[in-house]
Amino acid sequence: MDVVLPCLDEAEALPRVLDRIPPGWRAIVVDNGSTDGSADIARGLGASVVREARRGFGAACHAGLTAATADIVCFCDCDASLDPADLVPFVERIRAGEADLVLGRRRAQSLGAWPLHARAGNLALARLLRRRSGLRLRDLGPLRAARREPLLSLALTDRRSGYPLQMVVRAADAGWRIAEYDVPYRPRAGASKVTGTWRGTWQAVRDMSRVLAEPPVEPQVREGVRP
Ligand SMILES: Nc1nc2c(ncn2[C@@H]2O[C@H](COP(=O)(O)OP(=O)(O)OP(=O)(O)O)[C@@H](O)[C@H]2O)c(=O)[nH]1
Ligand SMILES: [Mg+2]
Repeated sequence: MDVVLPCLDEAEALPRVLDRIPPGWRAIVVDNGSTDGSADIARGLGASVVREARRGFGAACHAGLTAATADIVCFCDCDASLDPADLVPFVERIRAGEADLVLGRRRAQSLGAWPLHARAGNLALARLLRRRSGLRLRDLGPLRAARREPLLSLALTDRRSGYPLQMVVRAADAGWRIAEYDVPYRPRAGASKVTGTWRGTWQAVRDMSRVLAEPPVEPQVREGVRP
């Protein structure tokens, strides 16, 4: 298993996150231009480090997906808000052929873990997604797992905050079976970049609205690539 960890200045969180990678799995830390030594820390802790010059959550995730080689690829934020060890049952579901994409539904462990406006925004988004794709999800969390080749065949284009939503929308359009698992969500280590800032929240809303407005795209279905 490969776990893609998008990383922008997460020196404080990295040791905790990498310590929780399940044994035998590979951590791919995608350094998105950190200036706090994140890349060296990750390398020192045994992770594979990929550098992505283009800023953006989606750019980092996609660089990790491109660098991955394992059959199943997982994604996890690198800010210690989520536990990569929680990915184990996700992978089991996929291996068993019971789901094609498994998402973590975030359950806040404390009031500070998930600001109210972010929670409300996420719920609204899940409702819009239901209207758009008929999919009944309660969150659009960043902890997820799917097979690598089908993921690549979705040909995701968003490179900012719309990436995780575009993944779900296109997977739903392609008829994937999408499952949701409860996972604990803790306050991030270090300073908030998206949900705790107006600019980050505004950009996320814009990126996601754009994704929801896209007409359905035929995935580049190749023989043997569909899950
Ligand atoms: N925001 C942002 N995050 C990036 C970028 N590149 C990589 N990341 C990483 O993507 C993960 C998710 O970003 P976060 O900043 O935690 O976004 P969030 O969880 O929505 O909001 P906060 O935790 O409140 O900042 C983190 O591990 C970041 O370090 C980027 O260009 N922008
Ligand atoms: Mg975070």
